[in-house]
Amino acid sequence: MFYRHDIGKDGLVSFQDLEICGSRVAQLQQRVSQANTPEKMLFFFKKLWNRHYQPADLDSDGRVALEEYLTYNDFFWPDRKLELELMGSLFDAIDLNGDGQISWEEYAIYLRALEIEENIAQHAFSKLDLDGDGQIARQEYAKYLYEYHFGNDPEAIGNWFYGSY
Ligand SMILES: [Ca+2]
Ligand SMILES: [Ca+2]
Ligand SMILES: [Ca+2]
Repeated sequence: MFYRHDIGKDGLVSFQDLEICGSRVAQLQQRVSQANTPEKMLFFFKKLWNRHYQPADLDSDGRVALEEYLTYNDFFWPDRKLELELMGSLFDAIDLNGDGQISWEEYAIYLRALEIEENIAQHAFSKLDLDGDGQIARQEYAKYLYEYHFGNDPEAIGNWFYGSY
């Protein structure tokens, strides 16, 4: 995740990097669907910074180095309720037509904007779509959250949500 958010590829993630990620996704979404409001995606990335990056900025220079990120995450035990709320806002931001399901098209837009290769995205999607009906339902997503954020298995299916590590 860190590498995908490091826009300048300088080994540092700043709030601006996350803003750029958010607006890239929102722009791509808007090109495809007018139903979406870009604020949702920007809102998610803002919250992501506040919860996962800003607290990791140990020397308070406004940028998070990989080392800071890893150090922080070694000791960080996520608050389940806050995480669910954060990830719920990502689900809503990806679900363009608001039907409570993430379709392949909706998912692909999100990962394409983060420059994740299509074949990796496809593999990830098929892992997340537990019942194979071509949609990631809220319940499937909840299972992902449980295994990715609260489980100890590094091979957990949820690692696929981001398409890579
Ligand atoms: Ca720093
Ligand atoms: Ca949908
Ligand atoms: Ca499904």
